[in-house]
Amino acid sequence: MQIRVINPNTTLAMTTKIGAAAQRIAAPGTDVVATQPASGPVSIESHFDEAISAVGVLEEVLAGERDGVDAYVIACFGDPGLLAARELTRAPVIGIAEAAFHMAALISTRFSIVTTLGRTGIIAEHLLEQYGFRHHCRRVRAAEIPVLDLEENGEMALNRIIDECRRARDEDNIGAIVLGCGGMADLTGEISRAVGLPVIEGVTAAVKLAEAVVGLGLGTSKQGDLAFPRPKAFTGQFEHFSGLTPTGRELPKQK
Ligand code: 2AL
Repeated sequence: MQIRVINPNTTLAMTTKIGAAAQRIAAPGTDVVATQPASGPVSIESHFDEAISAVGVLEEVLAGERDGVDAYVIACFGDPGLLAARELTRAPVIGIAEAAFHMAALISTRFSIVTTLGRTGIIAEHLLEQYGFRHHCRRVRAAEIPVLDLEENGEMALNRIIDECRRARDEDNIGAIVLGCGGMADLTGEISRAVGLPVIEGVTAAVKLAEAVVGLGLGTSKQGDLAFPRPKAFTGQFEHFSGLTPTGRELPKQK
């Protein structure tokens, strides 16, 4: 099984870290290929960053379809381009925010999210509403670190995240903590040991969910709004999307 883990930002160090965390958690026989868009923001911290990065995510899914990829993970906590990506493939596409919410809800009745910046925390609140997890989440907290601090000031960033996770544990009456950034993919063990609560992180959760969906012989439904987009003309810099037709692998027959 090949899982393409797409880091929607263009910071190679983060893509490499995300790929390593994904491969470590993957089952024997699962091959992880970590990629990033050719162009776009170096980190995603706003609606604007998300909108630009979503096009890069879609380009990466189209490239994956040509390679016969079995499942995709969108490794940014805003899940940029998630539903559009699903339109392009029969394979499952899992966003790390939705994966983390589902996983946390399976092991606790209440969780808090600890993310990077307060403003991205608001984006996470929108996703909780959209995905139906509002009542599972007690509080969205921010360590107030820019995303790239996870690469450039790793120790300081980790300490601030741990401090915020401890506050969540002591004040929020929760059973688990969700880490709210793809760049935190390698931190679950250390934070869980420091805080004494289960810590869920979306990249690793998404890889295990993608394996489960593929293992069940399931994939993205092509009935309704997730059907392939109707082929049409695109102009200007998006001309290469003109007349897009379905590619990629057929799903295995469901047992
Ligand atoms: C993110 C993320 O996961 N990657 C990135 O560049 N920005 N989102 C976040 N909430 O920090």
